[in-house]
Amino acid sequence: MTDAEIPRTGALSILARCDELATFSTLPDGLIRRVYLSDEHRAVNELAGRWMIEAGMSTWQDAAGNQCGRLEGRTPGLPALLLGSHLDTVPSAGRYDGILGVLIAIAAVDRIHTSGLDLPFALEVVAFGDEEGTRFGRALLGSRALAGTFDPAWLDLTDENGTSLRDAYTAFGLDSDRLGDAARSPASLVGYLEAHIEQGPYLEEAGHALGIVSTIAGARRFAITVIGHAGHSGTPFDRRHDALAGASEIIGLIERTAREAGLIATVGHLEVYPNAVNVIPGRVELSLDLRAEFDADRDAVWHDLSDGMTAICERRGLTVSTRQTHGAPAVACSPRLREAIARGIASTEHPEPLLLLSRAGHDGMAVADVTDVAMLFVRCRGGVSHHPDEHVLECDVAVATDAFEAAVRALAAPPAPALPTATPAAPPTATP
Ligand code: HGY
Ligand code: MN
Ligand code: MN
Repeated sequence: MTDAEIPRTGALSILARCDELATFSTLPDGLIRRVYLSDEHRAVNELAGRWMIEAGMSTWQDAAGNQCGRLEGRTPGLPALLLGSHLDTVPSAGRYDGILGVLIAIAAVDRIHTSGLDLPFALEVVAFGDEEGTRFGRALLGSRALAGTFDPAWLDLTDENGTSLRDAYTAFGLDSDRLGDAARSPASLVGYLEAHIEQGPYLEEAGHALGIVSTIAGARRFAITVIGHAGHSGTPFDRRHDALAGASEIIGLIERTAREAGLIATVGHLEVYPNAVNVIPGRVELSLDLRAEFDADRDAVWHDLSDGMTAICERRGLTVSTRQTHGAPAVACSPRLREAIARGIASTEHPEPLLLLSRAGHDGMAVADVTDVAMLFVRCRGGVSHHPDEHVLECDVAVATDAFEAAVRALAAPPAPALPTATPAAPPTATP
């Protein structure tokens, strides 16, 4: 097929656009890293904006740097059904996490616009600029601004170069004093639907292409610092206060405690000081990402871990300090919107979809503060994500786009007329 013959809203085109967006990266050799308020972010906003215009939308970049598009409903100014996901990435990312959801949303609006469907609400696509939190450590900055829950104290967050979030907005051409302009009112929204790769193995194990998210797990992230005494590597063991040996015990405690509680916890970042082969580490900084379906379970494990870390450090003559760097409560997806997604999936002859907990976080956790949310999951190979090997099948992207479009149509369809309540037939009159 020539390019001209590839349908703009088909899976092949969506995958080609994922490949095109993947080229906007600060990493060499085809690896992907694209962070909030960067030149790469600006470039993908412009590209996504062009695709939104092609799909019939008017476009703007909101005060938080989210790229937005809008297709009016039957009359201008109606509340909008939000569709979307995020365009930022983790370091050495895959090319579908977030990106696929933005492009499926654009394709669904394009198809609906082309069909001339009479829409009782507006459709908006939002490409969030910072779901991962890669640059400033706190996630969901773009979606928190849209939800009106952005904390101005976050403007003092700094990136690895010491640039503050405030200065990054300015460099991006935004005015951080106007962030409030990005906030949407509940009355202006009908709900939020997001398509996203599962980032887990369960759809593939079930032989399903699509699934529906029941709950998005709540997360808390921490920076943990263990302080000991740096010293000569000739020091006898009984005179050491080794921060790395203590941190290693803590990492084992984290895995054991979370596993026993049925939660998930990850130590993804570790820095050792002074980081020399013949010096006992005097300071270690590590991260903790703790998630659970229920916030109370997560918080109980954090309480146990805090006690356990203190005990390890007291025994070793170390000190430990912790600072929470990110927190987002678990979010139950809206039954109303889940039903629409289920109807969308049913229209594709896909088998009865699985209902899955999302252990990955998503922008829907922030958007849920201002409107109902629901998510469509798409199978990804081996459940691999946050890795260059992230992969989706063209046929799965095709059925996901069909289902997502059908879910929007299901919400736009007039409610089925209430069946007349059966009135008991009058008893037959006795015939003469
Ligand atoms: O961390 C997460 O779960 C998401 O990918 N940001
Ligand atoms: Mn991610
Ligand atoms: Mn994501």
